[in-house]
Amino acid sequence: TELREFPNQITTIERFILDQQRGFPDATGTLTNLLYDLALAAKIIASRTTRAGLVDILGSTGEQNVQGEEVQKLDRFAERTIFRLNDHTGRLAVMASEEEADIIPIPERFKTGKYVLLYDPLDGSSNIDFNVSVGTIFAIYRRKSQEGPGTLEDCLQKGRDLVAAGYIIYGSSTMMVYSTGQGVHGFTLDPSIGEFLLSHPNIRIPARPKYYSVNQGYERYWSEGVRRFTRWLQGENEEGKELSLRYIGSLVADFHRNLLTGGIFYYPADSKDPDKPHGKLRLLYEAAPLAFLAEQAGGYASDGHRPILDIQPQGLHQRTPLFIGNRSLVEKAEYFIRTYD
Ligand code: AHM
Ligand code: MG
Repeated sequence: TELREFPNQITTIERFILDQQRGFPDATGTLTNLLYDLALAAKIIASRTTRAGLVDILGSTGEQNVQGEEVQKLDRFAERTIFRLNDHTGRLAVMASEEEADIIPIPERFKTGKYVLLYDPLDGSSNIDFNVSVGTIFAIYRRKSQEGPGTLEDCLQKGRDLVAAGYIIYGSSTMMVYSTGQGVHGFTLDPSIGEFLLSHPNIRIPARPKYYSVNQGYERYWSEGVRRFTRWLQGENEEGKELSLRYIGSLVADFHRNLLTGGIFYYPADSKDPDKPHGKLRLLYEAAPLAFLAEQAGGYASDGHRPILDIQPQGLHQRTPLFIGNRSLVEKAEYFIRTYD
């Protein structure tokens, strides 16, 4: 679909997805419907997150997730919402979520379909209690197994093979941003009519970056390359020009801001926790889908050595260092790591 067809026009997400699919005569509409279902999940989760301070839903459930972190109740709600909207549609072979240790099979009483859905139901959930933006991240692959229940192998695919990916940000407004490999498009929820409207067609990362985003509190655990790269960002560079620092501590919000303004987010490998030598973020639920969006918007994502999208996952909850944003900055990070580490 030519985006020029949409100036000053009110375009709902439904209409936009449908129009994009029309370019593919073989499309069965399954992916279209899967994206609708995710938009619906987004609305349901948004209706809860915006009332989080009102309903008695805050606080820990007293359980821990597979990463050993406390599970907040709203995480659970988001997790179940996405599962329940997708378990019976016949579109998915299997799911996997950051909140579950193993793959999530489609219940036996329902048919399986050709896609695989991986998701982080509510990322940055430690921020919920303080009214800071949180997000949902999703990744869609084609199944590799032929039929029947989907398998672990169906979930362990390279980002390069993504069919679609996106996120929902629950911020001062709720937005859904996604790509099916034809650019990155953003939709803002109009809560009064309950529709996502096209607000950010064809997002491209601005060539001149503004911000760098990293948890600088952990600097002493970083490698020499990462420290030198950070000083380069702070103005020890050819132009003598520094970037401004912004760090929310909520990946979707940090990524979203940098996508619109230009910049780099990184969560490097560090020596803080011997159990997490590759940093904190997960390849399948966080790094790969955002890397897909970054590349679609003209940017790049790396683990410091190679493209995130080329990493073959070995496990569902594998962590990876992440450098993501403007290509020039991410390649600079690779250079410093290559040279000094
Ligand atoms: P979560 O998946 O447990 O919510 O943790 C992921 C979050 C990201 O949103 C964010 O980028 C990162 O943790 C912040 O970590 P830190 O507090 O170490 O800077
Ligand atoms: Mg997360």
